[in-house]
Amino acid sequence: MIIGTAGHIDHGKSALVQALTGTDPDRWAEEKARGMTIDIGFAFLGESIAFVDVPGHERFVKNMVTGAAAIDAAVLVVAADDGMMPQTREHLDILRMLQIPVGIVVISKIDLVDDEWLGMLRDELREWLRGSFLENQPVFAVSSRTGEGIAELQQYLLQMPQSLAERTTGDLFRMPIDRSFSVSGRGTIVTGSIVSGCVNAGDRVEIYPLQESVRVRGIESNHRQLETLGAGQRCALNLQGLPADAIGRGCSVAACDRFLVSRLLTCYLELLDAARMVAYNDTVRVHLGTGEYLAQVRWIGRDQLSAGEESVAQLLFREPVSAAFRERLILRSISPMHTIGGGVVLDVQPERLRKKDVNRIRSLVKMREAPVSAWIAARFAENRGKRITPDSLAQRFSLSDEKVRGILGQLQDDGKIVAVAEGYVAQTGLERIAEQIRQQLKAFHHEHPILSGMRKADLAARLNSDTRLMEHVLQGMLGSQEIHMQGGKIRLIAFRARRNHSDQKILTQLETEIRESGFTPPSLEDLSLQLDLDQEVFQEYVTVLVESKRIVIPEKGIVFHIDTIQRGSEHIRQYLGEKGSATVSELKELLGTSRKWALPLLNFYDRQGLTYRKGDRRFLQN
Ligand SMILES: Nc1nc2c(ncn2[C@@H]2O[C@H](COP(=O)(O)OP(=O)(O)OP(=O)(O)O)[C@@H](O)[C@H]2O)c(=O)[nH]1
Ligand SMILES: [Mg+2]
Repeated sequence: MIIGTAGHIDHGKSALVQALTGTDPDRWAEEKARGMTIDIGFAFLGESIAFVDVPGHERFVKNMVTGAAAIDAAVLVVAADDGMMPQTREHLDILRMLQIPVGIVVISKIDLVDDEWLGMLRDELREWLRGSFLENQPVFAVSSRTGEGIAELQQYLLQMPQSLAERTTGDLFRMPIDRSFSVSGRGTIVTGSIVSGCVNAGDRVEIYPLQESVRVRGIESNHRQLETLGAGQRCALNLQGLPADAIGRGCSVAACDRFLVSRLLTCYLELLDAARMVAYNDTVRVHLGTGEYLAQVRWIGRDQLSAGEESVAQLLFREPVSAAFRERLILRSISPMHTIGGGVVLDVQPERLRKKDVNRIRSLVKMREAPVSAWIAARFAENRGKRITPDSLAQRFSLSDEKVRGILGQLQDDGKIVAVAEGYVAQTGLERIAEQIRQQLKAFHHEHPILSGMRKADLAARLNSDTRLMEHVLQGMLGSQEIHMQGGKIRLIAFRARRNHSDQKILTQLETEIRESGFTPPSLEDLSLQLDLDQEVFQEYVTVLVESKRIVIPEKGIVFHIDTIQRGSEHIRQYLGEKGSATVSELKELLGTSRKWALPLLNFYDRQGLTYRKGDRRFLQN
């Protein structure tokens, strides 16, 4: 478990950590010289607790947020002689908006006040904490100087880990990086608090948002080398594959290919009661993980947000960031630099929403506290005709493959989704595609009553779903005998091509024309002119004859009757049977035609398996 300090400058946070752990968390010479914490510091209590000590100075709130972003519990320190001060309030706001689940209050420096004063402060504190997440939490009174109350506090903290609820964060490994440096002989070291999942020595992991893959050479925590380490631990990783100076605060190290990088995030934001109004397109400072960024706020459904209000917004960052689903964030104003609000990331891969997209956000607002399985079910419902892969869900909701599989399995058992190819699709989506296919076929039959069915490719072009889904639905419709499929043509089972008397007459005329012209047939174009038919209609008659195997089109525009083809193959078989081989000229003579028809015809016979070509001669295939 990671415990973070919080509280106003000089209220005794670092002294308290030292009294509890024996370690001075102020690491830097400058900190020691000025008696002030500047950056986050660390210390350990026993095996199970790591402290992240943060600065109280108003100029270093940024570092306070960096430290607080990944803690499991907070200790809000209030100096007995000073009482609540500006950063006591600001830090409490930050802890609340980061939704730190557990916290306690420590009144420090009690050696400087008398009991009466202390009693008054306790009453004041109780009043002030009413309604906050610390309201019903214990208040300890200690002196780091005399040691009074320290042992009790220590005892309380040591038993706290067991009482902590199981972490609600995902199970993918992720650690926002708060330090990166290189150690000679070992290379790049990054440190941070693991917020979810666990890491093993030898793992391949990825640095975000750089999207560089690196290998974990070694893991260290509290000066011990470990093989594996998980959420709620301070962690130092020795990485291979990237120099330390390429990595900094704002980067995170996490499971490969599972987090997305984007300049746009859809969030649910709230403004503090004391904050100034934030207008559409205003730029704010956003603290996300250990990073601090500038972003424009695009409210959805409103022009501005006033103090104390909350709303969905899209944050457009100046640079790409990598966030996790449901990651908390803090908003600060640019100048003066004040904490003005916070929020939660709801979509790490959003489309750009328009200000007026109120409908779209209604579901987001409704869903924001819902379990992730409900989010996944909603995604299927929203993308009814689309196949969704487990990988894309893992990325969108920052989940491990196992967790995604579990949720998908449940939805499948409930009959809500169906597995198709490597993805899944909403059951209702399949029904909708089936309905579209029915409509398309019906319309096709109506428009082309003489054709035996619709080509699959034409059907695919008219549906806006991918072909794997269409194929899946078609198979189902075949199984239920709703459609019939033959030679790549699909028809509704009840449909029969209808040819009336005049159709039949034209077909006969066309066929006769082609048959009688033998090896020197007119082109399709000439035939259509001759019959004086609309191109599209003419094409349908041709298709009918091709499908009923009356004519053959060996090459675009050229057509032979099946009897001619048959006759030609008999002549050639006999001729080559005697001669062994023949040139195009000989065969052209044999069939009584010219090159224009002979070449397509001979190529057709090659494809049919009658003949083959070698050099300029043709031979019989066996
Ligand atoms: N008398 C007394 N002085 C204390 C106690 N705890 C801390 N101090 C003194 O208060 C001053 C500030 O203590 P720190 O622990 O550095 O305060 P901090 O909250 O860490 O300050 P920042 O990190 O700068 O925000 C130091 O001079 C400490 O010696 C205490 O219990 N009693
Ligand atoms: Mg300090």
